[in-house]
Amino acid sequence: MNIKFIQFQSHGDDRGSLVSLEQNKNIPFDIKRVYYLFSTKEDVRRGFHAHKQLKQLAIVLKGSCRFLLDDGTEKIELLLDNPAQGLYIESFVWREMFDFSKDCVLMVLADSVYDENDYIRNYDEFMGMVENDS
Ligand code: T46
Repeated sequence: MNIKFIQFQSHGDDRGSLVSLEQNKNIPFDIKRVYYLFSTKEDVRRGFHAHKQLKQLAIVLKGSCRFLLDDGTEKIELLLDNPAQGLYIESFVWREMFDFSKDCVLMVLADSVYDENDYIRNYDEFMGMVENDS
């Protein structure tokens, strides 16, 4: 599956911790957009789409949430609960986010500006596209 965890260097001392994110260094693309989810309801599930082109990196800055990731062949569930770790998700990966803790702040860095035409929001359409590609 076209996903991976990226471990960031955490600069810690007796004052606390600091993580630095730099495009094309520890972030594997030019950062064109940053958005974040917060005040998410605990029993809510979001996402339910894949992207045709977009590459993204998700970091839970506070709290935790889970991702279901599906490339049409394999499905995996991952827990994000570490602000020093990023989840890199390439295109054609169906994602659902759930189990948000009350305090969850999920930040996402993206390699492109927002474009609704890049979304595949219908699962059957997504499966058709990945099956035709293999
Ligand atoms: C993704 C997951 C992890 C904008 O206007 N600009 C933006 O940059 C984004 C991301 C969203 N929006 C609008 C579009 C919708 O009216 O915000 C509303 C909520 O977006 P959406 O329902 O797509 O949110 P999620 O949580 O289902 O998905 C988001 C991203 O859209 C998506 O790319 O991979 O987070």
